[in-house]
Amino acid sequence: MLEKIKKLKNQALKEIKKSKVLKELQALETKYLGRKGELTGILRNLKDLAKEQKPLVGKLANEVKSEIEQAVSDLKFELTGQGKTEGEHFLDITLPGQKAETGHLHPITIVKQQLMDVFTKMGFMVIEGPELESEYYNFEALNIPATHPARDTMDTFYIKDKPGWVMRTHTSNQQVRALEKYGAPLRAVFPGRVFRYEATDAAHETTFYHLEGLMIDKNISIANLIAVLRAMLKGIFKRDVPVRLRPGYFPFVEPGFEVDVTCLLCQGRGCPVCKHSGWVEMIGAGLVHPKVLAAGGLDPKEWSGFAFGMGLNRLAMMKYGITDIRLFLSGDLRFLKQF
Ligand code: FA5
Repeated sequence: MLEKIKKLKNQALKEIKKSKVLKELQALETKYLGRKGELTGILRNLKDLAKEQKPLVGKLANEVKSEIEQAVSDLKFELTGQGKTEGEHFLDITLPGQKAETGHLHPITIVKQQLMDVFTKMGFMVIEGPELESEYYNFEALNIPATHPARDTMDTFYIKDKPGWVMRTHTSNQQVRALEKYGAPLRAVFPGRVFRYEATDAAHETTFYHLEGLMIDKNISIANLIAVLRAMLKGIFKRDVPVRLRPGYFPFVEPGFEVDVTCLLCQGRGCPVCKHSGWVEMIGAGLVHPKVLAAGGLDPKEWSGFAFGMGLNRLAMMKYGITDIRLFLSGDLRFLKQF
């Protein structure tokens, strides 16, 4: 019996040494140490041996069992890099690393940063402002008094516990704030999130992003506005994209325009985003109204300026060929991972 156990040990150790993959090693472990294994059988049947044999066989069988266990555990450690003793770490620098998944910028942020680049190069400063805003800066300072019908054109989230405050409907809320703080001359852009209580569709969201531009100086004209808008669009699209100016009414500019960009999703042929018109309304703009200049503490006879407010989501849609504005806030990783 003792001979048999020694032979078993040699065979087991030889086979274990030869195994190259974990699966093979696990099979050997079961073969020699498993419930139906030969060694387990010998130990289980110790009780049937002669009295003088029992301690000798028992001792050797247990020693061999420990030796095989050790050999298995050592090789397992080598093959997997795990499990020798608790807390001990194995670092195999030859193994390929596990790639950590890195985050990346949201498409709106990418477009915003590119715009900041274009504008800072033109000497504009970047100012961020509050999303929760007083009705004064969001409306009244912009020549939209409480009773003015223009209030109805912006479906607003009013704050129940804070009368007189709203979630800003546009970044134009920054115009008078900036004039009060910096005076004139002024070149500034205000990027930010805005909110409107309205039905959503492929081109409308309740929460979206604006980029506002404000330039105040002496003798500012529509030509200056158009030149800056052109430079901005070229900076984003890297080419000239067809735009059209339509007269548009905003109480805080005079004259006012809506600036449409050719729908780059359908190349102007017509689709749900452009409501089959071939044009996407992207920017509201105009020359700053004298009442707004006055609200900002400037003399309208001395100073003039232009302002515009652009929908960043729609710009990103045109740039990246995104056909539904609701994807931006969907949190859908299949969408986000494309950027
Ligand atoms: C305004 O918000 C004005 N403050 C813009 C302005 C600024 C005019 C300065 C004159 C001077 P309007 O509501 O049109 O205007 O919004 C501006 C742009 O935001 C639109 O052209 C469009 O691109 C985008 N936009 C408007 N509503 C939504 C919406 N619900 N979802 C997504 N984008 C929108």
